[in-house]
Amino acid sequence: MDPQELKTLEEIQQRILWLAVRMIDHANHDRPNIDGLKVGGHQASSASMISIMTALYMHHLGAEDRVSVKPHASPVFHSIQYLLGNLDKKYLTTLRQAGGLQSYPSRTKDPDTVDFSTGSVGLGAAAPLFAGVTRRYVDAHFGKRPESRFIALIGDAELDEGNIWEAVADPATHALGNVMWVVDFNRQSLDRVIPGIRIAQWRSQFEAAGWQVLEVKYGSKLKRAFAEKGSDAFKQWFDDIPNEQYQSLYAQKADEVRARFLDGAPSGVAEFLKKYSDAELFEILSDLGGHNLESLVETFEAADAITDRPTVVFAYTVKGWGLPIAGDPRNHSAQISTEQIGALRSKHGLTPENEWNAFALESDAGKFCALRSAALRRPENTGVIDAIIPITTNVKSTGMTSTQEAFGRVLSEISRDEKIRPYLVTTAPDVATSTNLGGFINRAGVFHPQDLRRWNEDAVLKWAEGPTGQHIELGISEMNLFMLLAMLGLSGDHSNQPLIPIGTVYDPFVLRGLDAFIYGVYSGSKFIITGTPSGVTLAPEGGAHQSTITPSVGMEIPGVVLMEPAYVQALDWLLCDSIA
Ligand SMILES: Cc1ncc(C[n+]2csc(CCOP(=O)(O)OP(=O)(O)O)c2C)c(N)n1
Repeated sequence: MDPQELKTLEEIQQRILWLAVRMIDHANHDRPNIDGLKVGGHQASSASMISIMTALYMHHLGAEDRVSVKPHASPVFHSIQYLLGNLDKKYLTTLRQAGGLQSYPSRTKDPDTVDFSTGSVGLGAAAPLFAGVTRRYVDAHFGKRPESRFIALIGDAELDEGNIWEAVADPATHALGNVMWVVDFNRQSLDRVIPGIRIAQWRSQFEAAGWQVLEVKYGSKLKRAFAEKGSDAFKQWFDDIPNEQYQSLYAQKADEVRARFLDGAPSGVAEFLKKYSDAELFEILSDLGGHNLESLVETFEAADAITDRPTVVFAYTVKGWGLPIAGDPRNHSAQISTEQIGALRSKHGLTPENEWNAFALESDAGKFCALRSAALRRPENTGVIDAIIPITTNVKSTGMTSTQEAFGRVLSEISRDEKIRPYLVTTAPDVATSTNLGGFINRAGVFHPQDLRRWNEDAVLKWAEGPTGQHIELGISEMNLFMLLAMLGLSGDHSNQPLIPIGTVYDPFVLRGLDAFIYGVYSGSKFIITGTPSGVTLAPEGGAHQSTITPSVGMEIPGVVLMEPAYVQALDWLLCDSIA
C-alpha cells in the first residue's frame, strides 16, 4: 500500500475509534436520562472492528458491495458513514435514542443506508450468504448485474449459532465466490474468553463445506520477530498458547507479562525473548494482524482472487483495541470513565469544542474521505415487477379438499400467466412436493447454476434442474428457508430486481425458523410464506403436524398479514391479493 495512503488510513481509523467510543459515552453520560434506565453500548466490541472496517470502507469496498455489520459495531458503522458524509452530525449524539441511531444496524430504522439488519447473532452472517444465492438467481434469470461482493462482519462467538452451520452446509449456498465473511477473532464473547483453540475446528468445518479459509494473525512487529533467527519455538508457542492464557496477558503489569506468556512454553522461547525489554515484548505479543491495515487489505484481495467458493477470514483482533479496557475479560459491556474519555480526546488531538468534527475538507484525510464517498455512491435501483396480478384465478373446486391441495392448484394457475411467471420464485426445506409445489415445479423447473442431467424419468414430478429453474430447493432447515425468503424479498434493493418469493413449510415448523422470519420482516423484506395445512384441514396428520400457536405468531409479528383460508375460493383470493 502506498505509504501516504497508509498514513491517512491510520489517521482515519483513529478518528473512527474516537467517534464510536465517544458516541457510546455520550449516550450514557452526557445525554439527559429522565428515567434512569441503563442505556448501554459496547466500546470494546466496537474497538476490535475498527481496523477491519477501516480497511473495507476506506479502501477495499466498491459501490455495488453489500455488507452486514456485527451488531455491536453499529457505532463504528455510523462513524464511518458520518466521515463519508452520509450521516448528519446531529445523529452522533442520538445513539440508542428513539428516532436516533439504533443499537444494532437496522435497515428500517437507521437514518443512513444499512444493507443488512443485525442484532440476533448468527443471522447477520447468513444474510449476505443468502443474498449471494439471490444474486446468483437474479443474474441467471434477468441478466448479469454489475459484480457485488456480499460480506458479513461477524463476532467469533457468533460461530456457536447453529443457523450459521445450517447455512454453510446447504448445497444451495455452495460455490458463491462473491461471499466473504470476516470473523472479528477477538477470542472473547459476552461472558468469557472462548475456551481452547476453536479455530482449528472451525477451519475444518468451513473447509469441509467447500470454503476457502484465510487468517490475518500477525501484525508487522510479530512478523519481524518471527523473521529473526532462532524464533521457531516462539512462533510455535504463540500459535499454541490457549486463548484464556493469551488473553490474560492484557491484565498483567508490564513486568509480569513475560512470566505469564512463558508459563507452559517449551524450551527455547524464554531464551529467544530475552533480547526484548518488557515493554517491547508486550508490544510484540499484542500486535495482531486484525489491526494491520496492509495485512487486512492483502487478505481481502486474496479472498477476491478465489472466485469459485466463499471465503472466511479469521482476523485476530483485540477486544477493546486502543482503549484502557483492551483484552479485559469483563470488557464486553464495560465503558471507559469520563477521565479516560478526556485522556483519549487529548490523545487524538481533539477538544470538547471540536470533538464531533469530521475532517477538514482540505486536509489529506478530508480529501480521502470525499474520494471514498464518491467511490461508494450507488446508482438508484430501477428494477420493477411489470405485471398485473389478477384478483382470482377462478380455480375450480368441487367437494371437500385440503387447503394444501388447493394452494398448489392456485399457484399453478397464477404461473400460467406469462407476464407474472418470471417473477415467481418458490423455495421449500425438503417439503416442496408434500406442500404441493409440484405443479409449479413441473412447469418452472428447479434452479441450479448449471444444467444437471435428470436421472429420474418420473412423469409426475419433472425435477429438471438448471439455470432457468424457478424453485430453490433447500435441505431441512427452516432457518435457511426464512433467511432465503428474507433475502429473495430484498432482491429489489440488493440485486436491482424485485421478485415474488413464495415459501412453503409445514405450519408447525414455522417456529423452527421463527427468529429468521422475524428478522426478514424487521428488515423490510416482502415474501409469502405458506404454512400448510391451514386450520385442521389435514387433521389425520396428527398432533405433531397441526398448527397450535402459529396463527397467533402470524398475528403478533408487526408487519405480517396472517390469513387462514378455510375454502378454496378464499385461498385463491388471498393468494392473489398477497402477491399483489
Ligand atoms: C441470538 C442472540 N443471543 C444472544 C445475544 C446476546 N449477545 C450479544 S453479543 C453476545 C456475544 C457476542 O460475542 P462475539 O460474537 O464474540 O462478539 P464481540 O462482542 O466479542 O465482538 C451475546 C451473547 C444476541 N444478541 N443474540
